[in-house]
Amino acid sequence: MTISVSQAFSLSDDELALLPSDDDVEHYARHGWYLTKKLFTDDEVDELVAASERFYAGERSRTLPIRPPRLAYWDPSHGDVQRHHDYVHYESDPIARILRKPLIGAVAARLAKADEIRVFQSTLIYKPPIVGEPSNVVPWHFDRHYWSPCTSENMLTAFIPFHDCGEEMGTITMVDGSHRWEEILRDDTTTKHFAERDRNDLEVMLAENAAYNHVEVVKVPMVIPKGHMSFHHCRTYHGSGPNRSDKPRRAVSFHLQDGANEYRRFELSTGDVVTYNHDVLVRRTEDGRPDYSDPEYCPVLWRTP
Ligand SMILES: O=C(O)CCC(=O)C(=O)O
Ligand SMILES: [Fe+2]
Repeated sequence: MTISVSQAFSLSDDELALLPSDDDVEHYARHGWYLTKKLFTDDEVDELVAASERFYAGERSRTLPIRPPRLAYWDPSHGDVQRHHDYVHYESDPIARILRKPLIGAVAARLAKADEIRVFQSTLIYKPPIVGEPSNVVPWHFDRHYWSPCTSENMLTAFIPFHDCGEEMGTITMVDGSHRWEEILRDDTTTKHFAERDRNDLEVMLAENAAYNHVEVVKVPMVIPKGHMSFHHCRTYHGSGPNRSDKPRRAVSFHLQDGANEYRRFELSTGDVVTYNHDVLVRRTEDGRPDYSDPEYCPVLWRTP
């Protein structure tokens, strides 16, 4: 058992060469994003495409025991809009097997300067190749806003496309250095998911936050070759545009937590307590809080030996 655990969290020499260098870690700290080397083989990426097609056709390894209140979960009856499926690491073993490659967690651990990395969430994403499809546009937001019941300020996301992904496909675009901005206009609405909010409001919010910080908004589209991925800090503003190519843009957004992250009670000004979907799924800690280290939903991806 000990042997398999230590093997699970070890890297080959080839993999060690794919970790971010000290300069890369410094770049991430300064800019709030990082483009990785080639972490997945072409075969692994092709398997993600095949497994996601089987998922869209209805294949599940298991399904969530209950439907959480704000689950993103596309159904064919929704038609040709952007598809999101939360908890894909839970529902699809073939996809999870690839996403849980220790190298991905090891890269995240270097960037977050953490000894342990656990899965927080994973969303399977599909942008249909329809230029004018409004749901394909992802308005400016940062992920920390959805994670107010988390204690960590250090969480991060890997955006993993299943093919070369550039501007034409509406790749993820980072607002450079925005994770270091001081935030104004923090109100109860920021905890709402971007899909529930007005797009123009979010464009204005970005501009006002930049002005407050005396900086220009510098948008950096992540041009991501097949097998590579981008990482962004949980306070880095990001969004993405339409898919103007003739192929679907396929990806997983792989949200990760550092080992220290825990549930905290977070109240809005109304006194309402903000919940995350996990809160109705995961086991409880000894003191009765949702346990964000429940291995069923939040498995350990990497532990530095
Ligand atoms: O699909 C996109 O372009 C953005 C995804 C996103 O918001 C994220 O990875 O956190
Ligand atoms: Fe996001």
